[in-house]
Amino acid sequence: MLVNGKWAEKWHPVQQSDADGRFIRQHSGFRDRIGADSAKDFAAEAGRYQLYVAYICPWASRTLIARHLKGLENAIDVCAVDPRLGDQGWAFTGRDGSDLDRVNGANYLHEIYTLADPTHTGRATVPVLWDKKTRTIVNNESSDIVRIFDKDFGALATGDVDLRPAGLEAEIDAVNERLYTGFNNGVYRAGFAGTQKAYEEAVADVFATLDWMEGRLARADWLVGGRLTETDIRAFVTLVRFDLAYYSLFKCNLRPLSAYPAVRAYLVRLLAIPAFAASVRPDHIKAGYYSIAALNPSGIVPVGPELDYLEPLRAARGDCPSQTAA
Ligand SMILES: N[C@@H](CCC(=O)N[C@@H](CS)C(=O)NCC(=O)O)C(=O)O
Repeated sequence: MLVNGKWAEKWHPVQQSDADGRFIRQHSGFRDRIGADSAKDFAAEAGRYQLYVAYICPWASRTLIARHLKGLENAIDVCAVDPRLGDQGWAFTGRDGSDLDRVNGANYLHEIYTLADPTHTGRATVPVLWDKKTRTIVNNESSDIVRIFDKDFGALATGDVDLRPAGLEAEIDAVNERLYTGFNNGVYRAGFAGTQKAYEEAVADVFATLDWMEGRLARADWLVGGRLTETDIRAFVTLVRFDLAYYSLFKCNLRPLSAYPAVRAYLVRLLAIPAFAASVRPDHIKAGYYSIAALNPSGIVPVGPELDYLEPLRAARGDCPSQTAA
């Protein structure tokens, strides 16, 4: 992480733990908006912003899906880091379908943080929404960036979808909270637990949340309000990584997704939507998670699993086999 603008130690996945070994995620530090609500002059302009992402990362993938659903692909550039986490965290290498940083010429993502704030202290996480004009970070919190794309770009956003419709906010917030605690962050709490107790607590939460989702999705196609909302994006990014990484590496292995027919059918439905499919790179997901040396010192990437629900992606692209190590 960065301490006073200096990269202080080798990268390690565990951000903070409590006395019982429970993983604690850091809060995001840059929380501005675009347009009228922005504290600085971050106007909604095509070509002005660059979104830094990692295809392995569920939080960054939320923002990729929102960008695509809102038709903002031409207005906002994307720069994807190398999926493998090294001693200096995320890097720009141009390897395996990742990008070089053409806007700032950085080698590591932490340089983007120190460009924005030369004395920054904190972890250098993706996603990052970067303003090329004032050369700073607008926002590094995925839940905000999804809403920025949904609401702040006005006529530049041509996609015909409202991810947080009026009247559904309270239910969206309640379901989001449940998903975050038990599922999105629940899998990380399992994977990065420092004690048996913390791990077992987290795994129980993960599967209780899957049981709950199964009940809800057996009765409805979407999680909230009978329509696609930001909540479905949140569920999707963790579901699509579940069998590929969380089941094995994070030891969330009570059951695979195939034990949840309604959840699995929902995942297949979402994968049929181009904005969702385009955000999924199984090769990056496996290479990235299995590069976390603290969890997988050998660095060996498993060959499997073969997942039939990812076959349509493979057929469409021909470049991202679900069962081939990157
Ligand atoms: N709350 C943040 C979390 C972002 C986050 O933790 N991203 C991970 C990747 S999945 C990261 O960049 N980790 C690098 C690190 O912690 O050093 C968000 O939702 O945007």
